[in-house]
Amino acid sequence: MAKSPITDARDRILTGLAVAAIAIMAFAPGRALIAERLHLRLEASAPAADQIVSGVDQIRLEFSQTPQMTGTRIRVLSAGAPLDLGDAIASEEDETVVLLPLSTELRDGAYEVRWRAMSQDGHPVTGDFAFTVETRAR
Ligand SMILES: [Cu+2]
Repeated sequence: MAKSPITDARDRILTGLAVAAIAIMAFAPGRALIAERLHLRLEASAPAADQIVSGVDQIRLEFSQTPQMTGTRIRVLSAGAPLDLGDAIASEEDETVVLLPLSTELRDGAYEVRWRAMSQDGHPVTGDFAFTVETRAR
């Protein structure tokens, strides 16, 4: 029995979709690697991860590229609760650095920094680390 023109066209579309899907899957790992390289990474921070500091007047994050400030934020949590510290700002000296100035001193204790930074390609990257304030630490 001959196929109707409609069935034939549908078969060709389905075959085309299957070929496209295979092609996308074949390229996906390479594309993911390229995207990974386009995204920023945290290069350094102050305080550093797991550091014990005697005092801190700002959180400083240095990235591998200049983050877009829209969509970039730094939060500091104490015992799981975010502190009300305002907005992160771009450093005037180094455009890859984002700062969160602390207007009030952090009391002794354990803190968690949760950051979110917007890569130049528009994809956000997130991370977190902990530090401890110990006034008598040297
Ligand atoms: Cu991306």
